[in-house]
Amino acid sequence: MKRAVLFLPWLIIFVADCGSHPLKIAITAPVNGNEVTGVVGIRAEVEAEYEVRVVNFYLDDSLIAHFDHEPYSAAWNTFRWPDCTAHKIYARTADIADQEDVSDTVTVMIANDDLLFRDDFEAYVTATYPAPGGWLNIWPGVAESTYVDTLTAHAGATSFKLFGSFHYVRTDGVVLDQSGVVALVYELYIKIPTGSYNGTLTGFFIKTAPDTGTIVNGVMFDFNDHRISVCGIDPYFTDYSWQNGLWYKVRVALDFQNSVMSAWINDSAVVVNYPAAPQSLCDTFAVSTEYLGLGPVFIDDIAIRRIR
Ligand SMILES: [Ca+2]
Repeated sequence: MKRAVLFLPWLIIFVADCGSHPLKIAITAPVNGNEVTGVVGIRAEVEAEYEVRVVNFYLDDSLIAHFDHEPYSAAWNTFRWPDCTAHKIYARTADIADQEDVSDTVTVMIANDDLLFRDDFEAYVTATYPAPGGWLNIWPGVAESTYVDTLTAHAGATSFKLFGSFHYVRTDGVVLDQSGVVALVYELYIKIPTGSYNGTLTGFFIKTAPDTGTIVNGVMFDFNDHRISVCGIDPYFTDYSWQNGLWYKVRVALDFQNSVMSAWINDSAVVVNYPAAPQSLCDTFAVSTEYLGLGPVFIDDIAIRRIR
C-alpha cells in the first residue's frame, strides 16, 4: 500500500508530459485598440516546444505575410488603405507535429490625417530594402550596401542607408498620391557619416533621359564645398554649411498654386518663397547620393503632409 502511493506521482507526471507540447502565438505589435500611422510593423512571438513550420499574418482575413523562420515581422504601408478605417490583424502558426494555434485578433484604426507619407524605418527587418513601405529603387548605386541599417538612427533603432559609388548614384523614391493637394511640406533627417565622401539630394525626382535624372524642389548637401543649396527651378546657394557625422533636419514647404518653395535646415530658414518647379514634375519624392560621391548617406523620420 505504501509502495503504490510512492509511484502515483510518477504516473501523473508521465501522463501529463505525453500531451503537453505547447504551441502559442501572440501579436506583439501593433497594440490592440491603438491608432496607427505611416509604415507600421506587425510582429508576432511564438512559444513552441517543437520546431515551428509556418507563421502567417492576416489583415482583414487576407494573408499578407508568410514565414518559415524568424523574425516574424512585416511592414504594413497604411497609405494604401483609406484613412479612418479599422482593420483586424491576427496570426496563425503550425509546428512540425501539425499542431496549430491562432493569435488573439488585434484591431487598429488608421489615422494618417494630413500625412501623404511617413516612414521612420522601424517597421522593417534589419538589412532589408524597405519595399513594403512603398520605396522603389531609381538608380542602383552600391545595391548590396543599401538597406535599413542599425548603424545609426535619428530616432528609434534604424534608419535607411543609401550607398553611392563614384560611377553609380544611389536614388530611391516613393510615389505620392497628391489628388487634391495644392501645397505640401516635407521633413526628413539626413546624416552623412564621418568618412563618407558623399553628398545628398532630396526632393522630387525627374528622369531626364534613360540614364540621367535630376531633383527639383529639394535640398542638396554638396560634398565638394560642404554647403547646402536649394533646388527650385534653378539652384540657390545658401550660406549654410554642413558637417559629417551630424543629423540635420530638412524641412521644405511647397506652394504649388504660387509656384514657390521655402526651406529650413535645423529649423533655420535658408530660403523663403523661391521659384519652384510645377507640381506636374513632383509625383516621386526621392532621396539620393551625390554624383561622383562615394559612401553612405543615412535618412530617417520622413514625413510628408498636405497643407490645407
Ligand atoms: Ca528610425
